[in-house]
Amino acid sequence: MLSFEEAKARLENAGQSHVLQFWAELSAEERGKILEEISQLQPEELLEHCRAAAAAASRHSSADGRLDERMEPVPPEFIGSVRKSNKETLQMWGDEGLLQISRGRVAVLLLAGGQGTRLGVSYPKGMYNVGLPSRKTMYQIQAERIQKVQDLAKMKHGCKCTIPWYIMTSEFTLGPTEKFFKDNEYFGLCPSNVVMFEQRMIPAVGFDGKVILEKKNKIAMAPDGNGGLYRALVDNKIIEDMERRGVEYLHVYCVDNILVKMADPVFIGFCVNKGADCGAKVVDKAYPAEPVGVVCRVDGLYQVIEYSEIQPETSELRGPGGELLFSAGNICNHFFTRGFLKEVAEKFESQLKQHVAIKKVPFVDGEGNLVKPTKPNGIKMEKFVFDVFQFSKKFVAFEVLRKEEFSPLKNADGAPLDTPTTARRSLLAQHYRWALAAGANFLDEQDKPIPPKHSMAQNEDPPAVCEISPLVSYFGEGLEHLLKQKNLKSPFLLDENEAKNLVQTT
Ligand code: UD2
Repeated sequence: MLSFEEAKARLENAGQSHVLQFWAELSAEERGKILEEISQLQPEELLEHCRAAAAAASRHSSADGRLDERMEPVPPEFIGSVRKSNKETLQMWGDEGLLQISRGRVAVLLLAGGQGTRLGVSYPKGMYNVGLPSRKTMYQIQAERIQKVQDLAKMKHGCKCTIPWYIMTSEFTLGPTEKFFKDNEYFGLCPSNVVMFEQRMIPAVGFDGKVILEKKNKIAMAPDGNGGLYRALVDNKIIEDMERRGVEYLHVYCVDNILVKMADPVFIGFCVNKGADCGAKVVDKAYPAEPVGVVCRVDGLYQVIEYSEIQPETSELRGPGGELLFSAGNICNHFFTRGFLKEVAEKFESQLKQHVAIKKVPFVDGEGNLVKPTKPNGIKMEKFVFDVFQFSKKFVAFEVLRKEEFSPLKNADGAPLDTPTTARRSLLAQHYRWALAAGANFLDEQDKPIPPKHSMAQNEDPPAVCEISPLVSYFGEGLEHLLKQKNLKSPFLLDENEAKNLVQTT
């Protein structure tokens, strides 16, 4: 750790002397904390970061750097599609994916360093329980999907296999995530196959180019965006770990989509079959202002234009049939080969764009009083995970069905969209559809039949409550022999025990 003199010199060189303005008032412990924080900031990087943030903020509101004029949709031939492919083709891709999984070549990588500000909870989003009958959290659902897809690959190819689970956390999420996994015995996974690592934090900067103090002895820091992944991979030697385990293909995804298909064999198989080094799952955008990025091309290179950076007029552009021109909505589910990740992390990381967010950042004033600003006062810089698409030699997009694969948890209940209620509803609607397709009938509390409903609006609850554990079924497979012509009383929870009971009564 740095001494006071060294820290002072380092800050002076970066034009940030104000960070130690309260030194005389600090206790020994508080002094230790701020010195520790300063020790982690490299002087040249800090100087450059503060300069870049102030410069980016002044450009932020101007039209410079907007890409709207140069955007073009992804040509249809570069988009694989679940909707437009026949059963045999989907089966072929799924088989390819399971083969790769059975050979131990597939891992999943979760981006879980975000603060979940919009959801408004103080713990990591993965620990959230949306109120399913089973009370399972997002992490448990994901862990069980990993187990199930490992089992499916084993059943098909007769060899036990592992899908390592890499989890990128941040200073905010590492401690509680580790504890949660330990307390829950890694949800049945082997702890050595769950690899948590931490992304970097960077200071929030005021419009004057000075880092913001959130306490007398603490700089306001935030994770460096989900594109901080590439630095974190190098910092934590994760690519070497992948190499040691023989992992060739990565499915990278974000924490909050309750329908996420971990290591989806169809997506993996499609990307491998096309020889892609980089791929993105997309859904048809629901409405122009939907908060998802748009996968498109800019000057011939693949790119995502984030929802916060596209002009409303561009989002609203329509094609000849009235469809949205930029309709390929990014759902933060990406495919990368290990080779591509390595190349990006080692060669291109420094070229990734710094995205600017102007935010209200609480700060201490000159007297040391905490101020909660009413207007934005700070600049946060973030890198985005998808900004590496431009370096791909063979990029593919894969369009999946929203109702099967995308229902994100972004906002607290009370908001119109993307809440615990909508996430729970999407999952239960999916499981109800699976049960109906398997031939089940539902009864109400008085044992009266509940008439089946084969199509439901997005915001409609299914007429019966049915939850199916991922340990029983991954994408609706294997249910017929359990549920055909069975009368199930709503609410119905099909977990492994219930599945055994059903087998015995068949
Ligand atoms: C993300 C996508 C957006 C769209 C949407 C779909 C990015 C940059 N944007 O937007 O295009 O696909 O998801 O739901 O991918 N995270 C970190 N470290 C950070 C910041 C975020 O790991 O420093 C993680 C976060 O925990 C989450 C994921 O990245 O799992 C996405 O972050 P978000 O929820 O802030 O992204 P959002 O909804 O703005």
